[in-house]
Amino acid sequence: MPNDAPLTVIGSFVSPYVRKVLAALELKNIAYRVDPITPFFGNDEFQRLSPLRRIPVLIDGDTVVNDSSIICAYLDETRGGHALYPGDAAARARARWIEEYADSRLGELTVWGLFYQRFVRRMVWDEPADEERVRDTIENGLPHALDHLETILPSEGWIFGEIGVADIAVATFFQNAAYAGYSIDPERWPVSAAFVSRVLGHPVIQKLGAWEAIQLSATISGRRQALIGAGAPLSETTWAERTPRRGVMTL
Ligand SMILES: N[C@@H](CCC(=O)N[C@@H](CS)C(=O)NCC(=O)O)C(=O)O
Repeated sequence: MPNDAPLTVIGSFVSPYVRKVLAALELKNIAYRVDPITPFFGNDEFQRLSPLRRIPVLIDGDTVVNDSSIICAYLDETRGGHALYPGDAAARARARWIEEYADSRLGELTVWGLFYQRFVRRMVWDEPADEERVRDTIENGLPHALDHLETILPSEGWIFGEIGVADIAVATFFQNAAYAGYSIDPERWPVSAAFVSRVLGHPVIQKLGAWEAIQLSATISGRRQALIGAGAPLSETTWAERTPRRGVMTL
């Protein structure tokens, strides 16, 4: 039975996967609270909830759900309101594939190839970016992906009628690319550039962007206080500890 209490999401506001889940919760008008942790700072209890030490994690009463795609599907299956996936089975399969392509390939490129290099390595590990990897991502990986996206994204509106997870899954990664200083060249990929700014301009993403800006202007240790001060919906519990640990997976 769905629980009426606010759901808890463990994960930083600037994670593209967390952004996808929070946008889904916003679209469905479901109350939630966030523990905005960077996954490397997760404590032992976080590791019990998230064996891959990854964010987001959703807690719904006694139910713990891992992985942004599984969380979004769970929300559609347990809650009414705005549909996150199309109703038709063939369209739903296509939406899930677009989401998977985004989570795996765009994640590899924009999170690990750009954002992790230029942001996380410095902030969490006090080490420099692998600039060779950044260059290869910008010169080879992203152009290849954008050539593909240019053929599947709509020049107006959303991929399947209403805005849904497929749209958000694609666009969310380009917000992190932007944080790392990359933006899509609108002359080379006009459809993708316009689509991404349409999705990122949606009121739901704009609302989350305000919390992201506050988080980005705070230190890791001052993050909770800064977000609480700004009225962000934070959980009372945190699953963070002070010392970071390396992740379980390399990608
Ligand atoms: N497939 C997962 C990927 C989640 C993911 O990779 N999250 C990143 C944060 S943006 C993370 O937790 N990284 C830590 C690590 O991999 O060690 C999902 O969709 O939730």
